Amino acid sequence: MTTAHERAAQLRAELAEHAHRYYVLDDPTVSDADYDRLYRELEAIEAEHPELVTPDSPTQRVGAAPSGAFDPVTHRQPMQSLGNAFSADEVREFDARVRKAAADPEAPVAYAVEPKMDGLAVSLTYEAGVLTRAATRGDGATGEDVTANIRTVRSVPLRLRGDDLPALIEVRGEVFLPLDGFAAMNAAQAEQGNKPYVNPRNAAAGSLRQLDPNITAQRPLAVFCYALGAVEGYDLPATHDALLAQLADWGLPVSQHNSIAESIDACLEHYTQLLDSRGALPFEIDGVVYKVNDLALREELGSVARAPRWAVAHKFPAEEATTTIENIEFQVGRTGALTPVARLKPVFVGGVTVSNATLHNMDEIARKDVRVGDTVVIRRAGDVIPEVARVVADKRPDDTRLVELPKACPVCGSDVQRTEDEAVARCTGGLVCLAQREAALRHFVSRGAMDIEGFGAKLVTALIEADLLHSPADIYSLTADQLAGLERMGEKSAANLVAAIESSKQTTFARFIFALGIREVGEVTGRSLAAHFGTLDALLEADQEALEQVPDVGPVVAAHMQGFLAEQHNRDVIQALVDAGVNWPAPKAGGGGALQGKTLVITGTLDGVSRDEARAEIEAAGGRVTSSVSKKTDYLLAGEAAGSKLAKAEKLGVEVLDLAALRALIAA
Ligand code: 9MJ
Repeated sequence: MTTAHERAAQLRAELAEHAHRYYVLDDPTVSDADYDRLYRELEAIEAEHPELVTPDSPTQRVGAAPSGAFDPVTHRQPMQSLGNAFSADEVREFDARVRKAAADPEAPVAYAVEPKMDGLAVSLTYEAGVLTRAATRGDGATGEDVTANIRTVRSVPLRLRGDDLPALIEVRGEVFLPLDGFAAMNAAQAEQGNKPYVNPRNAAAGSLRQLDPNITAQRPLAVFCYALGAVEGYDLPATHDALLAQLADWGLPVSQHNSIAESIDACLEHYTQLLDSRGALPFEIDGVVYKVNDLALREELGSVARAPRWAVAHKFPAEEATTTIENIEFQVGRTGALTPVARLKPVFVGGVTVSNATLHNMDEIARKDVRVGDTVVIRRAGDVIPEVARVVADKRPDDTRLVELPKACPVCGSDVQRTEDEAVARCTGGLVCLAQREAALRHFVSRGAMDIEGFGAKLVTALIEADLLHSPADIYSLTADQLAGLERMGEKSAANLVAAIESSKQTTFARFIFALGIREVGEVTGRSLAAHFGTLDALLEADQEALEQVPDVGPVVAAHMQGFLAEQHNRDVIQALVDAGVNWPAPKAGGGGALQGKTLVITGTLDGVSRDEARAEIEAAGGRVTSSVSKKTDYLLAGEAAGSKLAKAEKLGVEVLDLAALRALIAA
């Protein structure tokens, strides 16, 4: 008879094999339905025997609690970046430097050639074959802990394949969004009336830096591995291609487009080929990387600053096209910033038709001397929105028109101000300005803020146009009848929305602060302010000095807070929201709260409360919730089916609480 323990191990191995075939080799041998059946069988065993859950179980990819912030991670070996070359000459100079260090400077050097992924570098730490940590590059020395998010990326193995695995290995690679996944994400954005992501890189970065890993899990991120950091208990092979073959054998995703060139000339041929065929690749690349293949020669070469001397990134030229400027208009953002935008005669650049290009700010317009009527070169570099690169001077007609910074906001007519030390000019209209109001309302209902499900950008616009929405507080007096009266809104959707609006009233202080849309006050600052002040009254009374006492709040953020709170109409909106019933758990009496200064981690399924609710209780008592257990963790709040975090807490001697024990502690 197979025991539950044996069956679970068998299922884990089978599922890992199928996932590898599906996500890494792109060569599945079972149907999705068969995979799901095995997965559900494992889930059922684990539900009945929580002690059998292992950190590398495929069921453990999702379900980690949202974290308050990403903890810093010090890389065992720094994560290097690459030096760039922009021409064949620069590439040959690189090769000449490499050959000088070789035994025979006349002999050609062999290079590994890799497409340069335009994503985010990550470091994956495997200890005895198990993924224990994933971190972003950060400044190269210290990155951010994104383990819970990376665990949701299906092509990243939670456990390496094979026996005789290294005691420890840091695998470096790039997280990116394949183009089909990017298109799907933007289709979903459009459906919800949200702004599209400008490019796959931004979308990948946004997906990886989600505080809630359950959101990352829904994003089709992929990874290619291409280098190593620290290694313990593993002898490196002689060459880079052998190393990549080893990574692939361990089940790690490695690009199929890598190859070996026997000389720098051969590298340049690969470059031309990849430049020509980049449009046919399923992901975006912004150049080609050449790496000395012989690892012993690499040792000889060493590194300069933060980049190895044995590798170079040969960048593709930014894509450019020429067109004319038909007009220059100013767009107003949420914080009132006026951005000059060139309206163009539509032109095809880098695979898309472009009819608008940013001019960034007035200084840029002056520096480039851009005028309406000019013929200009539009540049679309893989990772940025199209911009006006330069004017074609000899095509300037006589009747060009200079643009000036408007004195009044083009949307609301309020004064436009530009401070000495800022390149941006801003509309002073605040929420009087329709553009700012619309953006502020979109922000207010958004996910990290009041999180009103189904309340998209299009609805915000429609409600403003219908004169039903002026300030955030109006949201809470909308009726199902009013909503159902809007175009393309059925009665059922209207009823759902009213319910979503109602349930959003129950929030957290941190979300509420963030939702107000104060300049420079993001989700993290919102949490810091909430934890520090505890109550709305305390926050409303805070002066500059008190605000600067808050961790992460400097003079600039404090000044923005002050500026916001100094406006009576902002205070009126806050009062109206509270009057409408927006509320959050009160902190414990007596200031500090029982968990003041304590760091907690939540794991497993809690009885009767969601993790967000548990987090709110902890934060209301002054505690902080982070995503991973470390020596600095004070308590682990563990529910049903707690897995790796529980094991780690026990190993580190971190006190483990259940919900009742936590509440007893808070009440004490
Ligand atoms: C990218 N971005 O595709 C490296 N990279 O190697 C490849 N980056 C790299 N290699 C060492 N293919 C440091 C960075």
